[in-house]
Amino acid sequence: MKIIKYPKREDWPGLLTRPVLNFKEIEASVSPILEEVQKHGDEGIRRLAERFDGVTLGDLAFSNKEIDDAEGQLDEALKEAIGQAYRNIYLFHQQQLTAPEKVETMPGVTCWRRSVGIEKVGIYIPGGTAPLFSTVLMLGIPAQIAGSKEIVLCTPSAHPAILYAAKLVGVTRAYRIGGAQAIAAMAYGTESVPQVYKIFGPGNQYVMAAKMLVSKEGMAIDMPAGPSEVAVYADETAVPDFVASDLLSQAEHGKDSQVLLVSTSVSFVEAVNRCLMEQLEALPRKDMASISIDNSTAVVVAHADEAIAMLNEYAAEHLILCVENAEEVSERIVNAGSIFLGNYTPESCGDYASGTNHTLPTNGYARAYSGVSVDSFVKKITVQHISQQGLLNLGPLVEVMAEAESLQAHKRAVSVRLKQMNEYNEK
Ligand code: HSO
Ligand code: ZN
Repeated sequence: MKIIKYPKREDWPGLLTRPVLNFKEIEASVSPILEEVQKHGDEGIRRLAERFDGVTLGDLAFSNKEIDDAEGQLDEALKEAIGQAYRNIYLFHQQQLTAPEKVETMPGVTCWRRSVGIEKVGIYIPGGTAPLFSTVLMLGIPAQIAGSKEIVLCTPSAHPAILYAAKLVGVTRAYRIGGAQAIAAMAYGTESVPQVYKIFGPGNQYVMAAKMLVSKEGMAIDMPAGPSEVAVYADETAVPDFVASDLLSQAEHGKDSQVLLVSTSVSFVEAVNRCLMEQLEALPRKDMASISIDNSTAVVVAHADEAIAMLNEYAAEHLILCVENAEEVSERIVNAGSIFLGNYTPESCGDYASGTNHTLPTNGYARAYSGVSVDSFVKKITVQHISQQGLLNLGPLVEVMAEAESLQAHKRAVSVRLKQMNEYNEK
C-alpha cells in the first residue's frame, strides 16, 4: 500500500476519498429489470435469470425439505460455531429492546412509546464468491427479536449454511432469486414472493442500485451501502503481523474494498507493509485482495490528536484501535460504524460471532447512520392519554397556540371539551 508521510491538512480530503461509482449508468440498466418484475412477476424473474445467469429456475421457493436437509450437509464444527454465534448475537441484540415507559408530562397528561416489529421484512443474501451465511444471522436475529411476522429471504446461492441459518432465525419463506430481480420481487411482490415493507442486505452494485431505486419509490431500506472498509489506528504497542492480517481480512472481500492505516510511526507502517506482502502471497483470494491493497493508503501523522481527527473525518465502517489506552481513544471517536479495541480484537470476530452486527454504514455514512440493530426492524408508535383534569391543565395553552397559528378547528377540538366539562360542573 502507498505510504503517505505527514500530509498537510488541506490534502486530507483527497487522501480519504472513496472510489466513486457511476450510479446513473448502473441505474439505467437496473430500471428495466425492476419494470420486468413489476409487470410480469414470477415469469419476469424466470426470464431474467435465463438471460443474465443462464439458469432455468423451476420452483422459485426453496422447499421445506431442502431447508430441513441443509443441516445434514454441514459438519458438526460448523454447526456448533453457527450455534454459538447465534447465541452471542441474540444476547447482544436482545438488550436493544426497550420496554415502553410512561411519562406524565403534566398532571393528567401521559405519553409513551411502543416498539412494534415491522410486519414483513426482506433479506437479500448475495451468491457471489463467498456464501455470506453470517449475514443471515446478522439480519435475521434482530428481525426475530423485533417480532417481524414475515421474514422473506432471497438468495441466488443454495449453500446449505445459508439455508440452515435461515431456519435458525425463523425465515418464513426463502427464494432462489438473485440480483436486482430479487429486490424488485420483494419490493413489488409477485405471485409467489410476498411484498415486504423494508429490504435489508448487501449485494453488488446492481443490487445496491435496485435498492436505491425502490427506496426512491417509497420502499424502506436498511441503508445506502458501498464497498466494505476498515481503518486501523496503530502505535508501537501494536503487532505489525496482526495489523496486516486485519487489513487483509477486509481487503479480501472484493477488489473495491478499502483499507486505511493511520500511525504516528514510520517504522511501524513499514513493518506492516512488509508483513502485508508476505501474508498476501499465501491467500487464495490474493488477486482480489492485492487490488484493494494497491488502492489503499497508510498515513503517518505527527501526533495522536491528528490521527483521531483524521479518523473522524474518514468515518470508517470498521475502526480498529491498536494503541495504548485504546478505550480512552475510542471515547474521542465520533464517526465510525463499529470500533474494535486492542491487539486481540480482530474485526473478523465482529464479522461472525462476538455479538455485534456486521451490517454497518460504509462510504462515510457513519457520520450520520448507525449499523443495523433491533431498531432497524421496529417502528415506534407513540401513545397518549389525557384525563379530564389533564385537559383542564393542557387545553388552554393549546387553544392559545392554535389561535396563533390561525387554525380554528384545532382550537375548537379543545374548546368543545372544556365547554362540556364546564357545563357539567355547573349543573
Ligand atoms: N466484513 C463484512 C461482513 C462479513 N465478513 C461477512 C465476513 N462475512 C462487512 O461488515
Ligand atoms: Zn468481513
